[in-house]
Amino acid sequence: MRERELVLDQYNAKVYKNRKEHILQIDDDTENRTITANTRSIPGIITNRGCCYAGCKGVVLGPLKDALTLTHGPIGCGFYSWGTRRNKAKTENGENFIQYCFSTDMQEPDIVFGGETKLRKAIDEAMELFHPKTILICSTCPVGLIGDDIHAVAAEAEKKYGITCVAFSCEGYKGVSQSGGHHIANNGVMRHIIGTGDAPVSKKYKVNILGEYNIGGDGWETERILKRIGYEVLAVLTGDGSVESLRNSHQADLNLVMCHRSINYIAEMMHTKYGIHWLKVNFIGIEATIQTLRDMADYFGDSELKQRTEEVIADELAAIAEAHTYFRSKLEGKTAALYVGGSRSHHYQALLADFGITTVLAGYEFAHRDDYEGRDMLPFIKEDADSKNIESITVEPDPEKFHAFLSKEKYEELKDKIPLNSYKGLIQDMKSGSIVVDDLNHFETEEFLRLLKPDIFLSGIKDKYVLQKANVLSRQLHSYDYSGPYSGFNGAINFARDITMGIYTPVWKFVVPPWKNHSTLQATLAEV
Ligand code: CFM
Ligand code: HCA
Repeated sequence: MRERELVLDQYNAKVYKNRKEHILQIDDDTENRTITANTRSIPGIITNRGCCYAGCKGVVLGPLKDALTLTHGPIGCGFYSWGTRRNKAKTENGENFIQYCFSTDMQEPDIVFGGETKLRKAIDEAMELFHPKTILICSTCPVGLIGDDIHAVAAEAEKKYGITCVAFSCEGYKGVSQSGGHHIANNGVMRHIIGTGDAPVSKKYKVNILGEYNIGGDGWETERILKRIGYEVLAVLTGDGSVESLRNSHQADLNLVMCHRSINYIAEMMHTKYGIHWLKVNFIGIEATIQTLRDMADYFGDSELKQRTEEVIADELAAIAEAHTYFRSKLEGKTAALYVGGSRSHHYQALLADFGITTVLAGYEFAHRDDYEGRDMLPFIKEDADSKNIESITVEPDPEKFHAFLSKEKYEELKDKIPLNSYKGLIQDMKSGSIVVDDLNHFETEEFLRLLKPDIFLSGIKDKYVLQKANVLSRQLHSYDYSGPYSGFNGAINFARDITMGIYTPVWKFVVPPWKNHSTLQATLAEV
């Protein structure tokens, strides 16, 4: 039996029926590579997924430094999403509220009698103490259940204080994961913020970077490279980003989409509303960065820009050549498993490959089928959107409608101009025999560890202890532990250094957990 079946076979019939759709072992049949995704987790199973509030407040809105983001709910949600995601932000001219945690701290009486009064008071207090120009209100579960009208309170606050105040009904229970929250945040930002500014912009190659959250400083490293070439970055959504820059972002020539999952809705809506094309990019990995820079230069088609791009690539490569060779000699032949949210498991395969590391398992917490299969990711070609309504809706990708946004003829005409990367999903890049798992649970983590024996498992805080207890090297790919940046040329070397340190310091292999020698209860009694 193959590894996939060895794991699935241990489930009862009902769980088997569900999970078999979410686990794929890649074979040579390239035609038949589909997977079920973006569906409910099985109740009781230990999933790593988060909630709608996490996707909206934690991921998309949280990094906007000049917005005061107010969590309306009991204190736990605000507290646990306070400062855990390493989205770095520098204070420039405007405000920077990134270090703060603002919450209405709802109590029982607010749940019984309604929390709107408390929300109004919290806004008054925030205005008095911090004078923000923008307040973003994010709901947690109880708010939706009791029916507080946060949108009405936001509208009142706008009138009373002359500020921008936007409410997001991102109650945690909505949808099946963080993904619904991304969508809600995208719609609110598009409707209330993007395009509301008119600051003059001059330079020739103006881009926005969408889906770059500046974890460990990734966005700064990417921007450094782009600026060297001659691009002007108007706005980053939303790492080290600001409401002020978003207001003017509609003046860009091209949107670069780094994380497709959390922000593809804005890319599409900006295309429909402002005609800005978008390009799927990947600044994680040396080869991937080079490919992305060339795709960008091709998009603009200017020979000077192309030449400058090649000069910068050559210069950056020369600067890391020695380190690249050294770390490759240390890492070549190792194997890795990757399990992250909705885009990194694809991006990081490119970086691992730069150092000769093979990915044997990859999966996503909340990706949709297009992130895995890539079918409907045809960039900057939604030529004739039927609807000018820019409120985005989720369309489940349908393999039959691969060319949904275009006529077949138009597709044939354009297809050579579409960079290959742009419509590839995770599956297309995976080697025969490797495993793809959607919504990997802790049981499956343990089983695949035993069967595949990867040298490194790159994932998050919720499962890293499972890995360490199994004596496997774990690095957090959400937060980069305390390290970074991992993007671009310098970032690739930082990443390789961290992985090399881990592999050549195999401390977990020397740890004997107490329960291996005696039962923990006896050990405790003996100490007493
Ligand atoms: Fe996009 Fe992200 Fe990711 Fe994501 Fe996330 Fe994140 Fe992630 Mo954690 S936006 S989908 S919701 S790349 S917070 S910066 S690391 S799960 S793979
Ligand atoms: C989230 C945020 C998270 C969690 C990280 C982790 C992040 O999904 O709510 O599980 O290790 O990157 O901070 O994905």
